[in-house]
Amino acid sequence: MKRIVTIQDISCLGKCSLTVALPIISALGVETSIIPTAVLSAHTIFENYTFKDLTDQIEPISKHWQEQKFNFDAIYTGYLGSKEQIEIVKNFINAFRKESNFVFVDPAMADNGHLYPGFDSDFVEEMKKLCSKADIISPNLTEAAMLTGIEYKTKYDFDYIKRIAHELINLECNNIILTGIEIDDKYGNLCYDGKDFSYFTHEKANRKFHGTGDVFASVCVGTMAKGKTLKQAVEIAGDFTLAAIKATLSNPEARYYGVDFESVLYKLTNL
Ligand code: PXL
Repeated sequence: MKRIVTIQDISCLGKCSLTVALPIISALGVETSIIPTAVLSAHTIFENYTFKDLTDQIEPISKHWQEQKFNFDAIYTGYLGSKEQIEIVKNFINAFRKESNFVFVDPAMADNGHLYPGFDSDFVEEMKKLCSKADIISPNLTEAAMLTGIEYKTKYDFDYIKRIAHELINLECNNIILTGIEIDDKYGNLCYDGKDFSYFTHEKANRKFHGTGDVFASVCVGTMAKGKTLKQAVEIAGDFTLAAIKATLSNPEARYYGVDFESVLYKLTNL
């Protein structure tokens, strides 16, 4: 069985990060080891959340795993709580990356033109360095604009997207997935390997939900660990995320709680 490790927080309520990655990657038939970076009562879009930092646990866990000679088929990072954590995660990647595995960085830090609460421009600078260690990154357009210093736009054309993708390649990551792209009334996710662009479009979901980036990235990592190509993974992940959104549309409470991906998990179990 393939085994990946994912490094991100536990938000006890509000489906995102580990509570999304674990069930999704497990449903794909891939073992999911975890390093929890923090425990929050709920994700940071909810007011007055609690935050227990677990930064001091990452190095001891890593040391133990190195002593035990554990190996991973992929290293997947999501929401990280501080720039100090990013530094430690870079060391973890140096210790566990191999020719035969891949490093997937979802630079989860912003959406809709704004950084999430608690992050600042120094955090963005650190995140750039983490991205340069990745084989694949999966920013949304807000994150991509922040990582490249290019102005964030809500209306744009393909030239704008190309400019951003080229700048991301200059950050030294080999493969870029840009999520939530909308050009000429087409909606979807785009990938760029430094040579070719592929744009996987699907019908537009009429509502936005929190945590869909984590759903998307988890499907990408799990399917690629099972041997799918980047393009196949992006297509499967886009379709799955849309199915999860559709399954949630009748739930009026869901905007911040996350998508009801549980009801479509079965789509992943026979891939
Ligand atoms: O889905 C990204 C995410 C993950 N974890 C925490 C968050 C967010 C986005 O707001 O707050 C704690």
